[in-house]
Amino acid sequence: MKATVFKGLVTGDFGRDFLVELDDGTSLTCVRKGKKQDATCGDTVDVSITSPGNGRIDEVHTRRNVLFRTDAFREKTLAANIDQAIIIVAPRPTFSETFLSMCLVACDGAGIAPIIMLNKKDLPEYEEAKASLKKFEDIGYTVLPMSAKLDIEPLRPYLTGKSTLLVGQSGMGKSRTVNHLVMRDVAKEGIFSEALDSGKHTTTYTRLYRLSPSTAIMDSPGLQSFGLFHLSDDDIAYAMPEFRPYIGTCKYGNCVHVREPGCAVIAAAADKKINPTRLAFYQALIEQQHELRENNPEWKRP
Ligand SMILES: Nc1nc2c(ncn2[C@@H]2O[C@H](COP(=O)(O)OP(=O)(O)OP(=O)(O)O)[C@@H](O)[C@H]2O)c(=O)[nH]1
Ligand SMILES: [Mg+2]
Ligand SMILES: [Zn+2]
Repeated sequence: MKATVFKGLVTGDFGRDFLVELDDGTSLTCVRKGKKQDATCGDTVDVSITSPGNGRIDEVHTRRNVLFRTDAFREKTLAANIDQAIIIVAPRPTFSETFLSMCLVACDGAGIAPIIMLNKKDLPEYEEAKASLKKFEDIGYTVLPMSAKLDIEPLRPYLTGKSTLLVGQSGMGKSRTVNHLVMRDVAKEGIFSEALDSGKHTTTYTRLYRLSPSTAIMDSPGLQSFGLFHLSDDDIAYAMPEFRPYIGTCKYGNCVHVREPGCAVIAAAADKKINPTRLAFYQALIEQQHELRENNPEWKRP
C-alpha cells in the first residue's frame, strides 16, 4: 500500500531530525529521505507517516529564499522562506560590529530584509551601544531599541503577517524575546544548564513558533561568525548600501575598492561620505575572501 503524503511545515531543525507541523496542527518527528540533510526551519515539505508521531520528509518544496552561511568547508542553512531577519545586538555581552555587518551582507545576498534590534535597553551601557549603531541608522537600516526583559510588545507590529528569523551572537536575548512573544518557555535546552546553575539557556536548535496563522518567529542558536564564502566580491560591495552610489564610477571597471587607484568608494570614504569603519570592514572581508579562494581553488558556489 502506498503511504499517504501530507504537506507540512518544518518547525524544528535538530540537525539529524526535524519537527514537521501538518495542516491539522499535529506535529511529527521526521527524518529526511535518503542521506540528504537539506531541510531546514521554514521549509514546506511532503511527509509520509512512518509510525505514530513519526514521519519521513520525502520532498522539500522550492524555497522563496534561504539564509545560509558558508566557510571553505561547508554550508550551514539557517532558515528558509523568511520575510525578514531581525539581527539582535545588546550592550552586554558586547556585540561585534563586524558580525553585525556580516549578517547584513548575508541578508542582502539572500534577498532578505534585515532589521537591527538593540536589546537590553534597560542596561546602563545602552546609550553607548545606541551611539555605536548610529552609523548603521545613517545608511538606512532600522534600529529598534527594545528590552525583552521589560516589555517586548513594541516589537509585535513589526512581526505581524510575516515570518521572521531572529539571529545574532549568543546571549543577546533571542530566546527571551521569542519566549515572551509566545508566552512559554522555549529555551527548554536551558533546563540542563539551569540545573548546573550557570544561568545560561543557550539555544542549540532552530525552532519556528507561530504567533498567529500568518505570523511566525524563529529562534536560532547564537553564532560566532557568519561565513560569506558563497558571495562574490561584487555581491559584497553591492550589499553595502552606502557604496551603491559610487559603484560603477571607479577608474577601473573591475575595481574591488581595496587599494585600486581612482577608486570612487575609497575617495568617498576619504571625503567622509562613507564611514571609515565600514570601509575597513569591507576591505578586510574582501581580503579574507581572496585568501580563502586562493587556498581552496576547487570550491564552487552552491
Ligand atoms: N537586562 C536584560 N537582560 C536580558 C534582556 N533580554 C535578555 N536578557 C538576558 O540575557 C541573557 C541571554 O538571553 P537569551 O535570550 O538566552 O540569549 P540568546 O540570544 O537566546 O542566546 P543563545 O541562545 O546562546 O544564542 C539571559 O540571562 C536573559 O535573561 C533584556 O532586555 N535586558
Ligand atoms: Mg537562545
Ligand atoms: Zn572602487
